[in-house]
Amino acid sequence: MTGPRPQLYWISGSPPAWRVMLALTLKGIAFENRQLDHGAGENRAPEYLKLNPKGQVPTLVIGDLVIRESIAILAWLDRAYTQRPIWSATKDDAAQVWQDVMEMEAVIRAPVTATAQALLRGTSHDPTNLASLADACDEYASRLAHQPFLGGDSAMASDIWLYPALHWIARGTALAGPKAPEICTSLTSSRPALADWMDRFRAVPGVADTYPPHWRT
Ligand SMILES: N[C@@H](CCC(=O)N[C@@H](CS)C(=O)NCC(=O)O)C(=O)O
Repeated sequence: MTGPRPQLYWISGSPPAWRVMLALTLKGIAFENRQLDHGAGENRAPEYLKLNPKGQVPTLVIGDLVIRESIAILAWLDRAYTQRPIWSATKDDAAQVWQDVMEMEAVIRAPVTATAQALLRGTSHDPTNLASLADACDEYASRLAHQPFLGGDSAMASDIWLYPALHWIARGTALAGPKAPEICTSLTSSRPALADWMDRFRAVPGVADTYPPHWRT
């Protein structure tokens, strides 16, 4: 696609924003970096609230077009930039990717968020969330034992959804230290197919560079 270069508004460590950065990277789309400083309240600044009234990231701006919601952005990117599909090349495979992404949003987004926040804040864990997370990881690991990515031979939107989510849990687990529940400390180590998938995804050109900058320290 020719036209204005997309501008990505993001905050370091935001899984939804990281999804968009991964999609841009996999598709090889050059973008303008509009990183916001959450601590300084830049996502609540009046100019940003005009783009995203909730003060959330990601927001993608392309000329006069403003898109919020990470999944909507991923879907738009795949229509606007047809190279390297992230919703698969065929309609039947795309249905599987959509199904996975919608199930991730509906079923595991809440347990992932609650678990990561409990780890980062040092608050108590809801065992139901931990069990849901473990069940989901069991299912993904069993699929990844037979194929390189959830989306098949290459990373699709479902992989793009899961990768930042599991890194968020891993980051919280590392910071929580001994207080982290065993389900979190062994989330990938007890599931080799999931650990291999994380390594495989990280090895895709450009992906390692998208790791949240403030998590590197
Ligand atoms: N459903 C939205 C979720 C966006 C979201 O929750 N963003 C969070 C970061 S993970 C945010 O911007 N938080 C900043 C704030 O609310 O101050 C999406 O997928 O884009």
